Amino acid sequence: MTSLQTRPVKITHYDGPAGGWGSLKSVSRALFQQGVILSGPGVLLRQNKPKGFSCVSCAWVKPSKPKVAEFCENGAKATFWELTPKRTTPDFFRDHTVTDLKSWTDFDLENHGRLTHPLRYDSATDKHVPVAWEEAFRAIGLQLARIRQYDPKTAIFYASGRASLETSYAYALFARMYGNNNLPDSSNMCHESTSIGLKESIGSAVGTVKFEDFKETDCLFFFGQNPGSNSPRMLHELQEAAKRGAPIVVFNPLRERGLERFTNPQSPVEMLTGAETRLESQYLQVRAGGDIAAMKAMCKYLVEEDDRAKVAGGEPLLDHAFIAEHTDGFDEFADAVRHASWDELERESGLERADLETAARTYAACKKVILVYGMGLTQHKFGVENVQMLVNLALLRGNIGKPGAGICPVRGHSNVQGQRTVGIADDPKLVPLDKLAEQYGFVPPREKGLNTVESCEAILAGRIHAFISLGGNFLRAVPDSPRVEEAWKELSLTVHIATKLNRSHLITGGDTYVLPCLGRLEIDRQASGPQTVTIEDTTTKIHRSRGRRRPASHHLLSEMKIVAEIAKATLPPNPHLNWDEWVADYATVREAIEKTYPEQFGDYNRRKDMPGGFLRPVPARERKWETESGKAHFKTFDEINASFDTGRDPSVVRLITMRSNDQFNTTIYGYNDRFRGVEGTRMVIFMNEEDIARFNLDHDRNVTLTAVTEDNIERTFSGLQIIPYNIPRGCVGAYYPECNGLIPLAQHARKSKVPAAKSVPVRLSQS
Ligand SMILES: Nc1nc2c(c(=O)[nH]1)N[C@H]1C(S)=C(S)[C@@H](COP(=O)(O)OP(=O)(O)OC[C@H]3O[C@@H](n4cnc5c(=O)[nH]c(N)nc54)[C@H](O)[C@@H]3O)O[C@H]1N2
Ligand SMILES: Nc1nc2c(c(=O)[nH]1)N[C@H]1C(S)=C(S)[C@@H](COP(=O)(O)OP(=O)(O)OC[C@H]3O[C@@H](n4cnc5c(=O)[nH]c(N)nc54)[C@H](O)[C@@H]3O)O[C@H]1N2
Ligand SMILES: [Mo]
Repeated sequence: MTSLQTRPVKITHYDGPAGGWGSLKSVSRALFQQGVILSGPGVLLRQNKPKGFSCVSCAWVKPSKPKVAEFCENGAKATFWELTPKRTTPDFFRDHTVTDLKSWTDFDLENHGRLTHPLRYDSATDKHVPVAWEEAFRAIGLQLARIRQYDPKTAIFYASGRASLETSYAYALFARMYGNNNLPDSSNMCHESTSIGLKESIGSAVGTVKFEDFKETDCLFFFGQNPGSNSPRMLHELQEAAKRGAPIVVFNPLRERGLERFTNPQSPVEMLTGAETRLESQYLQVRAGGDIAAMKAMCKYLVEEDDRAKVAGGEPLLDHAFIAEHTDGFDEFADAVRHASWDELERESGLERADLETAARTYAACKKVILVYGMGLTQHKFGVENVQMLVNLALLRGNIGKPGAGICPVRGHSNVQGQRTVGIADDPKLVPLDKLAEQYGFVPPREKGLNTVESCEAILAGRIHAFISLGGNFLRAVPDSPRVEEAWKELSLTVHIATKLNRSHLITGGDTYVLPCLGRLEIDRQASGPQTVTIEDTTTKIHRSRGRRRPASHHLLSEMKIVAEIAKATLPPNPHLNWDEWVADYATVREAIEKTYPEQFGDYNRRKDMPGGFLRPVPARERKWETESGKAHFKTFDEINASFDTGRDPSVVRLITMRSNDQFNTTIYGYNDRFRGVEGTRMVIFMNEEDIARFNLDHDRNVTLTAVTEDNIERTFSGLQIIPYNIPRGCVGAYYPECNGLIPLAQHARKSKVPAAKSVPVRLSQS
């Protein structure tokens, strides 16, 4: 492919703030690259507005009183990426075999533009060829029905977190009517550690903060979340907090610019004067996998200082009234932290006692603290325990369920949290199956389905026949990707509902279909007129979104229509469910959702139109703990190192797979990572200078990584250019999804099965 060879590579040091002119430059580059120079800017003004559309990028809050420009650098890139006039048409596929396209990069595949026609793989010519919609639905339905007769558990229904609540509900129902709970989703690779950890600890599976809490908090702690790249609109809240004097304490192995300094690109004064706001007040470069130790150290300090205060008659550090009324397990937890050794806590966290004590003092000095976290906590062997240690820290000072305080997992895809709310779950216990049975007159499957890691295992074991994908790029996103790809070829049916071509569409088994759908920005016209959809953000706010753009091709169908047509072609007719009625008017799907989930979606069709939408109730937010004992739990456990390292072998380092500022997951917008000073390449490895010396590495030669595993399967990745970087010794960083072949499927969070992508044990070599 062209673009790879011609890009100049430059490694520099970026000294600018997050936001600022760098951000404007990056937006305008995307505007030109995607050829939306005329339409782009106007569209952005409708982004995240009550009457406009919800951004397709991250799940950060869409406020009820939005700013004039309620978008960010990366939201703008996501919008342009979808609006692009570039098209991947049948002509394109006539010119390229699928084998040829497999050598293309992720960037080049998607950058070719929006898919325009439904496609079927033709093995005789090794090409994707156009197919009529009716023909595609008929053939897919026939195959699915056949497989269902044989064994309905051999089909998988994957969902990436972008599809609307309406489509997701219909899709999950289709899977259950088909006869399984095989509903893996992107959150299985992401915040599943949150869903399991928070549910166990506080009885609610989602975060407890509301947007308003950011306005009145007096302190923020960040654990492994990078707002500068992944939720940049949040920087405005951070800036306001910093200006109010609220300390911001960061735990992150890398110094991420978006947590250090910010210039608001929407403020003319700041832009012209170059004024920057310093964000962090203390930055702790914790070792990858060292957060349990770091948080435990803070808890130890708080408990012991509180003990001392009790003896000396001083001010208590803990919220004893809250602990007594609302929690259990405190005594055991307090004992465990009292007995923890500072040596071990320092060694495992990679941090010094004095710095940890400073962080603990800041925490204790503030009445209302928000604890924010992301993939730096969830994607570890003890990802669930990471989340639960964070809850322990919050509980010590009653920082849940009061204004200005709370737990804030920052969810990934714009509707990933909402998909779980409406039934996309491999665990049937999370779904009101009895309600579904009554509403639709069928017997829902009760057996647990496959999550993402289990789906890969089942595919590798040859147990799966069909894979349906509602968005996403499964084969690039999963761990052990080359191995899963090989096994994938044995599937007899794969169906991809997608907007852009990606690698998953090119790995063909028996029958392969690529079905192009409308994006969220586009007018979705059905029998009753243009449709509105709804999505749920990271704070459980549900709001409407309506596309206003002309569809990229008149052949596109909506996700809802595609799911309904496949369901109709597969399942026998059901007198309780009229798929056509649902497609004709999505308000009828919302009525059905409200019937299944009356507590969550009361008066749904009206409330979705309220400015900023409506909040779904979260019991923990009201200090109602839906756990067995009715209390929030302090969790005590011995695990302290969330990494998979093999003993203390000094030649093994922990690989953090990371996102650049120029990508949305497997969608690569470009080859720059501005904040980290990288231009023109993604084939780099960030390393501590001392490690480069320790391993005798030559800066001018590329590095090969070899995974350290127990299964004797060799996993290597070569061609990485060394970048000396401020990163703790023993940790290295490189980009996802390029490195995914290095992560064995077996290296996942013990309790949630989230792949342990933030601490992959590897060895380094140079040939
Ligand atoms: N522009 C853009 N926006 C996105 C995405 C995107 O790819 N691009 N992806 C979306 C999705 S699906 C998701 S889930 C979110 C992801 O957003 P984040 O949760 O921010 O995920 P990452 O960037 O993978 O990693 C977050 C941070 O964790 C740090 N880290 C790594 N290991 C550790 C550790 O052991 N401890 C600590 N404390 N920190 C660690 C990394 O240095 C990094 O700064 O963003 C969403 N938004
Ligand atoms: N090593 C490593 N692996 C990781 C991670 C990591 O940090 N490190 N992060 C994990 C995380 S947090 C996540 S969420 C997963 C992401 O996994 P996925 O959600 O499966 O992947 P995406 O890259 O978000 O999917 C991109 C594709 O979605 C399709 N698409 C885009 N918009 C639409 C739309 O509106 N409708 C439809 N139907 N399709 C659309 C396009 O075809 C595009 O190519 O990856 C995980 N994998
Ligand atoms: Mo994610």
